[in-house]
Parts: sequence; C-alpha cells; structure tokens
Amino acid sequence: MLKKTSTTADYIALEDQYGAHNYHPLPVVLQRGEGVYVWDIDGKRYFDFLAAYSAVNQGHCHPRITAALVDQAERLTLSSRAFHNDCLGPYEQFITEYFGYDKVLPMNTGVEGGETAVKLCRKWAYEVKGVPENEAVVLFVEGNFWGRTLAAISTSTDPSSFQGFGPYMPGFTCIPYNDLKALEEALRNPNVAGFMVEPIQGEAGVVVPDEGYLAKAYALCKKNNVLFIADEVQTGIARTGKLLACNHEGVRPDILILGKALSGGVLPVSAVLADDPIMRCIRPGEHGSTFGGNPLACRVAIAALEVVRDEKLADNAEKLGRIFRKAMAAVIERHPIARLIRGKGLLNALVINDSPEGQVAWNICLGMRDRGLLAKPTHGNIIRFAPPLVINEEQILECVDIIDRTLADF
Ligand code: IF1
Repeated sequence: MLKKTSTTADYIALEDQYGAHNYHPLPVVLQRGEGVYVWDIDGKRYFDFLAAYSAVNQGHCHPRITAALVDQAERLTLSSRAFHNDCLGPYEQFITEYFGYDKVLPMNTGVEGGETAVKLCRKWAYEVKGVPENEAVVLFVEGNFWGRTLAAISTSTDPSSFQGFGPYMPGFTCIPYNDLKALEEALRNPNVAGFMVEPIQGEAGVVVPDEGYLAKAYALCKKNNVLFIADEVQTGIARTGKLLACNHEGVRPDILILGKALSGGVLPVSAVLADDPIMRCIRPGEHGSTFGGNPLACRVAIAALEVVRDEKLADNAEKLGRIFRKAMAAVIERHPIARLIRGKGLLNALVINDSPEGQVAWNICLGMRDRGLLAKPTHGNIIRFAPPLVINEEQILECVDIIDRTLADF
C-alpha cells in the first residue's frame, strides 16, 4: 500500500506499471466525492462535470443511496438466483411501476443490458414474429456506442472500438442516425427484428437528432412489426430533462435499457424492461448472471430512483440545462476556439474549432482542471459537459465562468 505522502505521480505510476493501458485518464487522482464535488489526494476540490459518464446523476455518495447500501450490506449481499430473496420481488415491482412496464430483467452493466435486449429481440423474432431461425437482423445506427463486448463492437462504426477484435457477430446492420429514409429502406427486410438506438448519442459527442426523429422511427418500427429498443443507459434517469429521453417525444420503447445512474454510481446495476409478450420469450435457464438482481443492487436501485423522483432531478436538469446552454452561447461568442454548444437537459457538449485528431480540447480540459472543473473530450474536439443533476444555478454559473476563463487562454 502507498505511504500517506504518495503523490499524484506515484498513483499514476502504479496504474501505469500494474494496470492495463486501456484508458487515457486526465492526470488527476481523486479520493473523495460528495454531491457535485470531488477532491483529489491533495485536497483540491473540483466540480465533476462528467458525473462518471452520467452514472452519478444523484451526486456523489448520496446519503440515501449509501444508507441503503450499508444497511443491505450487513444483511445479505448476494443470494444468487438459485434461490429467492426478500429484495428482488419488491424491487421488480417498484421499477416496473416506476417506468410502466410489465416486467424487468435485472443485469449489472449497461452492455449486459444491451446484450440482453438483443437476445430478447431475436428470441421474440423467432417465436412471435416468425423470422426464420438464425436469420434475425437488428438495426443499429452509425455512431452508436453501447459497450465493449464482442456483440457491441460488432455494431460499431468507430475503428477504435472494433479494429483488431474481429471476427464480428453477424445479424447486425448499421444505418445512418437521424435518417428516416434509411430506416424505412432497411425495414423492408422482413427479417428485421429490432431497431436499437440511443435517443441522443453520447459517445458520438452528444448528437441530438431532429425533433420528431424518435417518434417517426418508432412509428416506422410499429408499421413493420419491428421492436423499438431504446438504449437509455446514458440518456435515461433524468439526464436530459425528462425521466427518459424518449419522453421528450412521447415514445414508449418496446424494450428499454437502463444502467449507470440506476444505482447512482454506487455499484453496477442495469435493467431491461419490456411487456409480457416480449419478456415471456425468455424462459428459465436461458439468460441471467451471477450478480443480476442481487439484494444490494435492488436496495441501491430503489433508493437511487427515489432520489430522482423526490428531488425532482429531471426538472432540475431541464431548467439548469437551459441556463447552461444560454450562458455558454454568450461564452462562445467571445472565443473563436469554441464552435457550438448542444444537448438536452444536463447532457451537453462543447464543439471546439480543432480537428478530431487535435489536442486543443484535451488542453482545454487540463486548463479547466487547474481551475477546479473536471471534464473530458469525447471524440477529439468535443468536450462533454454532464454534471450531477443535483447541481444548482449558482454552481453551474460558476462552472461557466471557469470554462470562459479557460477558453480565454486558447
Ligand atoms: C467506458 C463511452 C459514454 C453507454 C450507452 C451502453 C453503455 C454505455 C449509451 C455500456 C457506456 C460508458 C462506458 C465508459 C465510458 C462511457 C461512455 F465514452 F464509453 F462511450 F458514456 F459515452 N449504452 N458508456 O454510454 O454501459 O457496460 O459501460 O456499463 O469507460 O468505457 P457499461
């Protein structure tokens, strides 16, 4: 273990020597988090403007969520699904009523949620729609990101996600995002089982589709007896100013995938929700996971969702998102290095006037770090701004000021 006086460099050196180099983190070593703030090992405080990629919507270490975690941790953390326990049923009832679906299949990570949704969709295609066995096609959109498994990278159009990991899984077709004609054309294939889409593309750089795209895409799927699968792992749980990003257009996905903030960032919890005609296609022994629906996850997820409801985090995200984008529009006017701000609720991104291969966005993030705000570029020249949804107006304007002063250096 490191001695108390270990420096930032010491911690980074340990990771460099003993950890796989599968990330390129900003050089800062965090030690504590509370609400919108995190502190590094030297006690310096930062606004966390990434919120662990929208997993910490409720704020770091929310007391109601950690209380649920601690209480259950002293009772029963994992029973496995070989036996029942006194947390799973109540959680399943709570979350299905909360989102308005017949059933939930509990998993752990977001990508397991995506895998589960694809398996469910394929099973439904064979058993209900009548697609010939092993012929099911699931449509995805260019720029999608739903995780790092072999199925997820098989649908990716980003070489940094799929290059060097082939061969790829068959049965997936990619069409352009925000393009209804392309969707209509792809849906002419009678073997299409589902269309899986992020209501706003997170990793692609907070790409917001045209107003009406989701509703029209949903209608096209219904017309062709194809399941509309919403990946709300990043956009869900109040992040975009509504409980679900699909709510902005009144779309009720046939299969809904949740993750990240479903646990408030306390431990991995994901969920796939659907109605009986779809969910009943999976029968005992056909799917699951050791930790899926464990008592700890159930208690934490209930508390995390209660916080979203009781603290009206969706309304706060809607209100503060507008304030943020308005204030940032004025900032952009003053700094030619900044091109545009876009997003919904508190899922926003600043596009920098630099090439995607450039270093300007990274250097801006280093500058903001020095001024007490943590954020990180997505693709090269796009900086994602996604603070915890508990942030208040005074704090978000203080952050705009930090961004403004940092951009002045470029
Ligand atoms: C990392 C990105 C964001 C997701 C959507 C499913 C998943 C994710 C829309 C899978 C996960 C995470 C992965 C995380 C960084 C973060 C991310 F940059 F990788 F792409 F948010 F944009 N659907 N996104 O965004 O969920 O299996 O990770 O729990 O470090 O790879 P997961």
